[in-house]
Amino acid sequence: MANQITRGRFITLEGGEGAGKSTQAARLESRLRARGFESVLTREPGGSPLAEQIRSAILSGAIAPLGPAAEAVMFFAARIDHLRHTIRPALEAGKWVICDRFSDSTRAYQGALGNLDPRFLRELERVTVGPTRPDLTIVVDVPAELGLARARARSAFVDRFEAEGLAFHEALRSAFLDIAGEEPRRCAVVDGTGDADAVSDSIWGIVCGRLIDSAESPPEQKAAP
Ligand code: Z5A
Repeated sequence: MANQITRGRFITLEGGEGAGKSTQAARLESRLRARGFESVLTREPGGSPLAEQIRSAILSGAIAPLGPAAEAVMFFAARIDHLRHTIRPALEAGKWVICDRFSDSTRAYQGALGNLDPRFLRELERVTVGPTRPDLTIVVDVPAELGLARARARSAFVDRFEAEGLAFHEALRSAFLDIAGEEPRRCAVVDGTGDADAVSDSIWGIVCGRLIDSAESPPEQKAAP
């Protein structure tokens, strides 16, 4: 009998600006590979050719005058393409998907801070994401001031969201912590203030505890002929 391909695992990293999500997503992917898990590192908005085009439009600020509902719709449009062309094919092939931001960012940025009706976002999430929800979401938590300082030290370019003030970023931090508090089985909060090695070790401990140690072995990557 042909081997069944075990679905891969879907891990998202969330948090405010400069929390260290991209750094940690890359480190997590390397650690998974070193353990023998085939994995795909991706990001939102973006992660597929059409979604990357939508990313450019959103981050340029061109959509902002239409308001948070229009921005949310654009993020979900990008997500549809990302799920179709990158995330679902990888998961179905047994690969682990590490995604730098996903739907929780829409809930926090457009939902909590844009004052959108949560029912509107839930419905968009239901019809676009459907059952492809993350198995684990790591919320990398740092004080807003530290995150903004890191983001600004990295680059002089300020995108549409980085241009918002400190109060916005503090509220954003609370929105992510609220999401994690509401869904503790899916989410884990990691203190992102330590050095990158320490944060990476904390994340790895959570991934091992919740997803790897419970798995018997790395998933089959290919079905036998
Ligand atoms: N957005 C939205 O509104 N709705 C949505 O649905 C989605 C997104 C999906 C995407 O921007 C924007 O879109 C984002 C939310 C919004 N808002 N903004 N801006 P992006 O993809 O260009 O960037 P980002 O996701 O916001 O990333 P970031 O916050 O700018 O950075 P980060 O990924 O959290 O951190 P990093 O790049 O890993 O690190 C930042 C710097 O700090 C860098 O120089 C690192 O070397 C340094 N760093 C990292 N970790 C450490 C530690 N532990 N110690 C010291 N220094 C560190």
